[in-house]
Formats: sequence, C-alpha cells, structure tokens
Amino acid sequence: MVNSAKYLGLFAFFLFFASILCVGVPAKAAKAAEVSLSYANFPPAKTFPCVQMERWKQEVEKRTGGRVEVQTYPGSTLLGAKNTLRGVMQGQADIGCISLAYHPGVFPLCSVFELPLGFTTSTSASLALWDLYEKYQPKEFKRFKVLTMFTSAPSNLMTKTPIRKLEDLKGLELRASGILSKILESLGATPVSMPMSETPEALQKGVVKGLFSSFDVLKDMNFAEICHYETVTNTAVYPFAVIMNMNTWNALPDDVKKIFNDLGREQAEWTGKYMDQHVKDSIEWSKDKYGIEMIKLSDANMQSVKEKTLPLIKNWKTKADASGIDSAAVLADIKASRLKLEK
Ligand code: 3IO
Repeated sequence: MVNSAKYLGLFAFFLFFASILCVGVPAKAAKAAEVSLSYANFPPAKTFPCVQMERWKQEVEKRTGGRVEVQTYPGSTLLGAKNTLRGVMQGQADIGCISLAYHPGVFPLCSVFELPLGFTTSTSASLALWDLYEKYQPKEFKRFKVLTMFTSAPSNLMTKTPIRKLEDLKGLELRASGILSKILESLGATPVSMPMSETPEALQKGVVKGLFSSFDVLKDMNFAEICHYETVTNTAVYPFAVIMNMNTWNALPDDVKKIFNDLGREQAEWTGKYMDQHVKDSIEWSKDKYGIEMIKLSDANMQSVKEKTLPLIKNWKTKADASGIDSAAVLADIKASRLKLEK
C-alpha cells in the first residue's frame, strides 16, 4: 500500500514534467508566422508548375524571415485544374496556379501566348509573357493579384504510334487544350481538350493516342513509358498564371507586398530556365529508360505547320479586337520582346 502510493506520486511527478516538455518547449521554440498562405496547384508535385511553387515558397519564407509561411498543395489536393480560378476568387485558397488554355475565352489578351509565335525557349516566352502582362495590366485579371507568369517550353507530339509526316496525324485523337487544340485540328488531328492532370487516365484507356505539350512531361508524368514516339514541332507554348485572392493581397503588410512584387519577374525567369534545362534532362532520361524515338519532320512539313496554323493568329486578332484590345500593338510588342530576349 505505502509503496504503491509512493510510485503513484513519482508517476504523477513524472507526468507533470513530461507535459511541460511536450507542450511548453516546442511552443516556445517555434515562432508562429504572422501570415500563413495556402497555395493550390493541379498537376503532380514532380512537374514544373509545382517545382516553381516550392521555389517561390522557399524564397518568400527566406525573404520575410519566416513572417510569411506558405502551405503548398500539389496534385489537386486543394483545388483542381478547372476550379482553381473560382476557388482563389472565393478564397478557398489564397494562391493558385492556372494554365490559361483550360479557360477558353476568359483571357482574351494573354491567350495570345497559346498561338504559334515562334518562341524557342520557355525562358524567353515566360519573360515576354510577364512583360506583356505588366505593360497592359489586362482587365481579364482584375479580380486577382497576379504574382508571376510563365510558360511551358514549345509544344511537341508525344504519341503511341509514330508520326513521321503530317499525314500520319489524320484523325488521330490527341490531348491538348485551348488554342493548342485548334493547332492540332488545323494539322488534321482530332483534338481532345483536357487538363494535364486528366491525361494519364485518357492515355491508359485509349481515349487519346498521344498528347501535344512540352517534353518535360515524358519524365515528370512518365509519358515516355506509353508514348514511345516524339515528333518535334516546336510550336506554341502553354501560358500559366499564379493568382492571389484580392482580399488576401490587400491585407498583406507593405513590405511583404514589395517582396512579392520583386519576385514576379525573377520567378518567371527562374521557371523558364528550370524548364529549358529540364526538357533536356527529360529527353535523355526517356531515351535511357524507355528507348524513345525522336522524329524530325521534313522541312516541307515544318513549313506546312507554319502555314496551316497562321489563320489561328487571325482568329485571335478578331476576338481580341472585339474585346477592346489593340491586337496589332500586342503582337508587335511580343515580337519585339522575342527578338530582344532571344538574340
Ligand atoms: C504542363 C502542365 C502541367 C504539368 C506539366 C506541364 N508541362 C507542360 C504543360 C503544359 C500543358 O500541357 C498544360 O496542360 O498546361
């Protein structure tokens, strides 16, 4: 009796200190951030939109000395490809990454970057897109704070059967989105529009026989396993925007706003450079692991790609002009940017 009471006392004494250790110490050690932001992204964590998200998070946490904390949600774990736009507007996430091509008609100005404009790198296209956004401040984004923009690398065909000449595309169901679906159509293919995040299942089921995007996804989405043939077209890129809820933005301290603003163009360039290098890595990896075949089209076919997709630029101009955009000025600005950035 006496002994067990003594042990009980010791045990209570132990519990008391253990609870201080468990609860008290960590609460003192970790200083809570002033601002915590959620950041939604639709494709898997390995893909470039998510890699750039983690880099932005790191830079923000470093530059604010931990006053701002960013919680990242890759792989549609918070918002999916098509509901991020609305979700960020309504505050379900503070920040979201969107691919503009998933929202036809919503971005009459910036959709210009879905056209075959002749960019040869993601770095130059990303910077040109950001500079265009900054110059025009288009009203299509007026409900959001745009934190950065970037693009994929130029698009190519990744298919289950070889496309050695344009005629091989006839009637072939291929995945793309937005104006890039129209590009496929003008080349004779049968485009099926869907987000990148839905493409693995569509390829598995045979709903599509390949896709039209940049070569980073051979590795990051493991498409090299199912699409052994890669035909180089080096045509249009996919533009992206990282948007923030306007109320969240307005509530930020001025010095934090400045840090975010300073990161806008830098992040566009970082992402472009990462992408351009990663495309090379992805091709090498896919050759080693799956023995993919890279196919070049004839010069005549490449010329034909240019000619057949030219009317899409005219279509864009008509729609842009109708929504009050000076389409000729926009195209001239982009061309000047491209020549400067790619020289
Ligand atoms: C893309 C989209 C998500 C993840 C990786 C990616 N690489 C290139 C793209 C562009 C694209 O096809 C799209 O749907 O935005």
